[in-house]
Amino acid sequence: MKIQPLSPGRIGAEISQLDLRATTAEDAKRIRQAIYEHKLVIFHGQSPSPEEYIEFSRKIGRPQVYFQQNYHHPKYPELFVSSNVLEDGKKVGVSGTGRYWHTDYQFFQEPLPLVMVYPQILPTAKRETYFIDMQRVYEALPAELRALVEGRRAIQEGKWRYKITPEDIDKALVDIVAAVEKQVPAITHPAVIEHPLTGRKSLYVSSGFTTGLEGLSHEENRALMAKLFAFIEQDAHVQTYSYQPGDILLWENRALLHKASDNPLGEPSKSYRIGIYDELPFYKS
Ligand code: 7UC
Ligand code: FE
Repeated sequence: MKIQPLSPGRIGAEISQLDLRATTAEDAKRIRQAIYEHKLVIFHGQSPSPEEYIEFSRKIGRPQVYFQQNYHHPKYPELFVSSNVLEDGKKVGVSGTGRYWHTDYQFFQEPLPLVMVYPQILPTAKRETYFIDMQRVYEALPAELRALVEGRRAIQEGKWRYKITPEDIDKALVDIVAAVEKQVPAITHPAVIEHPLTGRKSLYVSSGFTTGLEGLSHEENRALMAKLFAFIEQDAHVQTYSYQPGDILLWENRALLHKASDNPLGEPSKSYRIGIYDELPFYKS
């Protein structure tokens, strides 16, 4: 197994000379270290079956089962399926997930430390994931913005990203929103988090899930969030990853924001995601 950082200034490292199906405990340990160091690791030319893919995730940590069943693979609940492809005439998973800046499970008390994505069907026009390194963003934050976020808690809300399901037909929006709010009430996390192992600080907010800072007025939050997200999402901070068949990506949610590309031609697209708990606290408290 070989670990090769991408060119300087780029997020991530490629891991080669390893068939994921044959990962040893020693390999798994080195992979975890590489994730904490490089934030993103990339495997090429892989073809594990769903069982083998889940088996690999168990060597890295504890695979999660997503809180909403409509995202699950019908046979393997650990697989979060993002797909627009009917199987046996039936809808499987949810299409067009995560096309906004976010980190997974940011709106839960226990966010997902690691996330792995294994595309099954790649559209031809575009199949990309975009990343922003929030440790670097924190370090580059203008003093005026840093002073506003430091020591504050950020409010995280999942409800605005809820996807309508067939069961929602004939329901009023107000009732759908109330039910979702009950399931995923707004929570808070520190706006700046410290990595439990490396101690590095990241700015832990995203335009996908963060609606404001605790203790600020609605107007103050509107102005501050607009400034913060404009700074975070500037082109110079964005790194694009374009998938090749056989790629598997595994990254750390503590340090990176991500966003899925759109599918402009509506081509078939399908991927299997596994969220993984690494059994470390998400941040130092
Ligand atoms: O459909 C989606 O964009 C899924 C999103 C609401 N949650 C992903 C996650 O793990 O936070
Ligand atoms: Fe995501």
